[in-house]
Amino acid sequence: MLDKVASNIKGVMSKLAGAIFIDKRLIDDICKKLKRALLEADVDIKLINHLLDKIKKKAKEKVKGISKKELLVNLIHNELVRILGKEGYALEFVKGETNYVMMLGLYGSGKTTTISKLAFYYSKRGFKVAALGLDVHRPAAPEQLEQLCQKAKISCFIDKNEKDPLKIWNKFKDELKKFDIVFIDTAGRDAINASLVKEIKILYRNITPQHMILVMAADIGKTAKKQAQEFKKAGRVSGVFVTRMDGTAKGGGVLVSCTEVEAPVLFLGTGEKLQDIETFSPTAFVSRLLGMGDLETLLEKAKTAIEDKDKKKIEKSLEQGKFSLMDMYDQIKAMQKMGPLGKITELIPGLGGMKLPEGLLDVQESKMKRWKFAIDSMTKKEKENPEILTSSRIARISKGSNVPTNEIREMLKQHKLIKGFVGKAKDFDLEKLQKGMASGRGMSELPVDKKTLRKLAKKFKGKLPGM
Ligand SMILES: Nc1nc2c(ncn2[C@@H]2O[C@H](COP(=O)(O)OP(=O)(O)O)[C@@H](O)[C@H]2O)c(=O)[nH]1
Ligand SMILES: [Mg+2]
Repeated sequence: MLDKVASNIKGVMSKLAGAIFIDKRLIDDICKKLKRALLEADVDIKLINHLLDKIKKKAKEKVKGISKKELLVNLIHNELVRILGKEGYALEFVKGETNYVMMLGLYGSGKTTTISKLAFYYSKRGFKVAALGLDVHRPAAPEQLEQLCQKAKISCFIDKNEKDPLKIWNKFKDELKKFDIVFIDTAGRDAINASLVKEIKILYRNITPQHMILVMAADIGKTAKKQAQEFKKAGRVSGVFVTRMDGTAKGGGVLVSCTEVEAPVLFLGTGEKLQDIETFSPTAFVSRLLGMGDLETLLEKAKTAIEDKDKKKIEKSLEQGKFSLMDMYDQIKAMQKMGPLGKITELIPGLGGMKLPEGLLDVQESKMKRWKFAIDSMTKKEKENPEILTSSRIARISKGSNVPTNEIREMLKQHKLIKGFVGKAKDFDLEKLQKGMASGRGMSELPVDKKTLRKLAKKFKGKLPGM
């Protein structure tokens, strides 16, 4: 169902959830892709633009890091739910009397098939169900209904020779009183016209059904809006059954259109078989469309990857101007725990959303083990201030830990690089830096002194050691 659209939207959402930091470029990219996906789903451009405006506005709000992502993910979720309609619509049936449900729709929209699905659905839920064939226009319509009902084991009332639907109704109406629900098949047309509306009006007045359900195929897209408006002229429509959701990307257009004209979508048809029916809930639908379960896990994982205890510890040592080899080790370990999320540096204390050079924290696990051996061979003082390590001490540590000296030096170099970064990151406003760079104003407005920035920029330009 809307498979391609769903996977495109999911892609956009995980990009948002997994982004290192939220900047204008990311938001623009996300909006562009979201727009493309929704256009493909045949959602009205006005609605799309409205949604994108809201996202852009929200993105400008001053909320940092992970909470901003949550905010945006929730915003997109809620807005999509809103354009897909209100929650809680369902067909209600009166107990102790016969409930008539009249199906409306153009030729080929799926009325007859849908009757068998609904009849099957409600018979499985304990209702005594029957079908009545009042489609007198299509020659083979009664037979089709009969066959489908046989498959679903549903009582079926048809008259293959009668051409007046009211006469058929009058013929069977007493017999139908022993059922809880009677689904009534009606005739369609190629396009909605006055004769169709008139025919339905007459049936509506005579039968006074508890419900009328409009059946529309998903591939008609946003033209559903007009169709629903026209059909509503024939009588009170309880809701819409959207068929063929399995075969098109345009289903979004139908769903949104129905909300716009206040014709709630009740069910989706997702195939030709009896069982291919789903109840429609905007929230559940959007959650599935966005891969909400995955997104929540992603956000949750990002939050819990670093335990508060460790976070506080590292933050404290950073505050005191310290960043020991063990701190670095712990950080890299924490990032490895996050897997591909390791790139979310804003979660790492001290890095606060700094854009680190690609791969700075990607250290192979086997190498991490050797680093740990080397660190374990150091004195406490050396671990805290590795700058004091002399060549002869490095050689000793290499012997003691069985880690080659070049790997120890590489680790020390990496530590120095990250420490330089971390030390400056605490009061570093990334957005300001990017704005400054983009506007060509340079870095004069930054809380970091120019010399340090130049040094950092130089350091990170080339390929970093150990990657
Ligand atoms: N793939 C798919 N086909 C459907 C679905 N619902 C109906 N159809 C097919 O659409 C065609 C027209 O259905 P039918 O019930 O005869 O439409 P009617 O003219 O409105 O009564 C048939 O071939 C059905 O099998 C659906 O949810 N998915
Ligand atoms: Mg039919």
